[in-house]
Amino acid sequence: MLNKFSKSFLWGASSAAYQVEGAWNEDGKGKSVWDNFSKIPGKTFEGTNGDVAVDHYHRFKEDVQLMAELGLKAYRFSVAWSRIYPEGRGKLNKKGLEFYEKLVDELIKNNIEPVLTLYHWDLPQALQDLYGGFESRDIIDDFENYCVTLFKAFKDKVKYWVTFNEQNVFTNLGYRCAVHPPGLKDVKRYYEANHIVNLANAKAIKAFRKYVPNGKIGPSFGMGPVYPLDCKPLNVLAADEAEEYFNHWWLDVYCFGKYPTITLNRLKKLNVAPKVTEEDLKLLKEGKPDFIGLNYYHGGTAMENDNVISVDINKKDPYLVENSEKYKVFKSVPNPFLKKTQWNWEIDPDGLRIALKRLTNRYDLPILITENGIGAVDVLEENDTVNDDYRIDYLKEHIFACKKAIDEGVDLIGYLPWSFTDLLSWLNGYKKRYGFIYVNRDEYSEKDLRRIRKKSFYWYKDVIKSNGEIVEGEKNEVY
Ligand code: BGP
Repeated sequence: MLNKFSKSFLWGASSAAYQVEGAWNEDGKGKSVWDNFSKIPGKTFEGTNGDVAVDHYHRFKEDVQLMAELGLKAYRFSVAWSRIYPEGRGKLNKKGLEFYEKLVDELIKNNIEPVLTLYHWDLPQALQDLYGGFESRDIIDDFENYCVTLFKAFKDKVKYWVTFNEQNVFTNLGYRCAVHPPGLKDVKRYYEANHIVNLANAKAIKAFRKYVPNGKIGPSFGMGPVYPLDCKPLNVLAADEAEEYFNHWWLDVYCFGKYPTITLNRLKKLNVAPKVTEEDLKLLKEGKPDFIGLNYYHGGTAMENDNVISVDINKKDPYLVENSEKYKVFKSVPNPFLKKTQWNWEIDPDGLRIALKRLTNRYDLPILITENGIGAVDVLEENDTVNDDYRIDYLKEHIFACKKAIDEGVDLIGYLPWSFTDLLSWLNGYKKRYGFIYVNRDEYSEKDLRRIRKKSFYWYKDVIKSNGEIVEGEKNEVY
């Protein structure tokens, strides 16, 4: 018999401000970088944006009622910085703060633990314009000031806080791949900006200790464990390199206050390493988290890169050069053992167990799963039904992986799958859905934004009611 989920286990669901709220210019909100970026032709799927999203700003009470009906113990949402400080700094917008006060109160009234994310990618545009956003160290104090405002407002109501959502993803997509704001493709600037986010993260955590001494805080990291293609030593080496590069590069900074030696050394040789001062290192060490927020979708598989000739300093990126694998220190390859989603993401519940165990062995901190789920084209059928059995299968396998990891000694405190309702996918509009609740809208029309419980809603309700007991693996499964 496997160990059970603890009585206080946080069964929940997640969302993010830009993807659900809408009301993009209401009640004094300033513009975020996504308000602008999504309106540049060709940047998003069918030109979708979050102007209305799923209108959670106006329908939050109805949404919280649905959460209560589902039996959620926790709900993860993010605050839009530009609602609180329309210019990112300076004058506070009381109405913006009031919205989150009402939301938090509504959650508490319904016995749902609020899990508040401070930054889920919607930087105030004013700060991007003023000093280039995360490319300036000025943002460290502005972010701290914004966080402290929220710490003071919610210190007695919110226990769990997330600093940055998937720093690895938004810096990579924004500064190196140009598919998220600010739309840059510049490796040196990418590493610099990423370092500045690290400092902002640490400074916010340091302030948290003062204002919310009884709370818990950590970043949400998008982790994919890396496998070697096979046991050829050079493929194992490639997987080690990739693990360090994709995961430890951030997690070591969060949890140990230092960059991993080998990768840092390589970047130094290429003259693209971030500038790290003694003072920076001191701050990083003071900003360690209480838990690791884990966003898990899939891992990766690596093999040696037989194309490597020598790293071209002018390309300046040993890990990713557009349209070319030539300069990489490893090559990412498909995993022949895994099935894929409609968006070609590998489905790998064992990878979740591996991630949980690797995190525990290396960092020994509690873990809160802050995202996990399957994006699919859900079909609204007759009588308002959505038969998303594939989502039930996906979640079931991942929850069972959690159960096994807990049994092995992982301190897992909650599971907050992505997402509560359907919502705007950054680059896939409303086509790629994740929710337990179908929202009746698409890329072309807001329709009536009606909320419709999917089959997975009823299933997850039973999972929560039984505290995970109804989730079982295959008979005879070895673990
Ligand atoms: C994570 C983000 C979420 C969400 C999710 C699904 O990286 O933190 O905000 O978007 O991925 O992504 P997608 O909608 O691209 O499938």
